[in-house]
Amino acid sequence: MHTSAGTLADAAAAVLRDNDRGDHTVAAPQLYPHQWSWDSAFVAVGWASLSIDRALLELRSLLAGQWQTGMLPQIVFSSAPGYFPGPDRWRTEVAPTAPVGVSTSGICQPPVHGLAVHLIGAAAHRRGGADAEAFDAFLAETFDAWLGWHRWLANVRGTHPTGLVEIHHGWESGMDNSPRWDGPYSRIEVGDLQPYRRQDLLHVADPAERPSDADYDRYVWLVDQLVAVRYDDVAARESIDFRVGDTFFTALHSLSARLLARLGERLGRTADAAELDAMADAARSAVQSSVDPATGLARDHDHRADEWLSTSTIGGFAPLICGTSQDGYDALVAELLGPRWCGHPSLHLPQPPTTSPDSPAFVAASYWRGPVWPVVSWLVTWCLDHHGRTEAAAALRSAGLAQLGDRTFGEYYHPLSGRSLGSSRQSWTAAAALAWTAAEQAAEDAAGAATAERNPVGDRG
Ligand code: 9WN
Repeated sequence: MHTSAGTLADAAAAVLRDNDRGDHTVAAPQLYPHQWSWDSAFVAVGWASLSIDRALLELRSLLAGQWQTGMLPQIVFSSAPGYFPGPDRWRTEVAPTAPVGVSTSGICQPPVHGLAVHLIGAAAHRRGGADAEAFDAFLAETFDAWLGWHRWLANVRGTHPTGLVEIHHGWESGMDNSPRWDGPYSRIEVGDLQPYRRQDLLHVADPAERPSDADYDRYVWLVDQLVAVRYDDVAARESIDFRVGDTFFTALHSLSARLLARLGERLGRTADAAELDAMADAARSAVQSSVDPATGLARDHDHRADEWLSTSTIGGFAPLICGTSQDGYDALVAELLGPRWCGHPSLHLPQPPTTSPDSPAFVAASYWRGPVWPVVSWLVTWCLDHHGRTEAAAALRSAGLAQLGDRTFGEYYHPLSGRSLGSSRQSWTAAAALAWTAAEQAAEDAAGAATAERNPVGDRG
């Protein structure tokens, strides 16, 4: 088939191939010349449309950076120069639990990997043959690593009474300068900082698209605080200036643990599957308990200040990821599609902005403070489908594909004008395009099959 969706898929495949460095895919060609944790999970889903082997290799490379604690690091560094903070600032060699022979950062990112493994497995088994065998071997080989990652999240990062998984840096949320973190960051007093030079501003059209210098001082300060305790998990929890229960992260932990539980059952790992289900249940309860009765949106919790954080951001839709009651879910879908979010009259396309345009914290062109991130939109559409809201998913998917029609594969987009922002040829945006076009094709095939069943003589007129 050669529809415009097919052509977009070809262009997206070319982005992944250009960004392929053999055993890993750089998150973006210039701005991010290394392998990022949650990017690589989304990217592996994109690769699965093209090659199951390449998708599995992506995840294997990420796992090579896993810490002895179970933590999957935010970045697995290559030798490419040009990114700050690089290995010399992270200094993870001071940590007794860091991996040997692989250079990584010392924090983590949201656990979307279980979702990626699930989706790659489904694609591999649809194809059958050598692909299905390769996936099954991969699953048997890596299951303990994924289990270890979720155990670390539950047992080391999930001990606060709210039950939310705590993060120790805004970078761990993946939504670095989201207004979600304005309160906790405002309470940090930066001490003496060794000088540093930002590299990110060299690669964007306008510095206003990126976090500010004051933000970066805080980011680097937290890195230095972690180095000072040699990345010891318990010491970090006690001393770090940023300790926040992240509801969106927690919802992803729940979803991924749930999907891994089903894969574990296939391996005959019944007790481990039950443990993963228990983690998924506990995380989902924590997300449900974080919901603000006044708005219906989930909230993060500042553990240091002991207060709930209720800025209106995409993070509030966390229950759409891990599931909640039927009524709660329907209400949240209505809110997402309604006039404060995707249906806001000023939006270029009905896509979820990262902050509601009605919020005083909304900044249209600034990174996680307002722009639309196609990879997040894809995640939302997948979750809506997974939880049976296929019409809402299809509507957002078709607007998402329209967004990507400019073929820049922007890192994020201006929600009011539709202009591409940040890096272009961003790997996870290409992966979202591939996953969406595959879903669109599957929906068309299903509709075609239903028509054929109603009209078996083939008269489609
Ligand atoms: C810090 C790679 C990463 C994404 C994050 C996004 C951005 C890094 C940065 O790029 O963060 O991790 O240097 O700004 O915020 O979600 O994983 O694409």
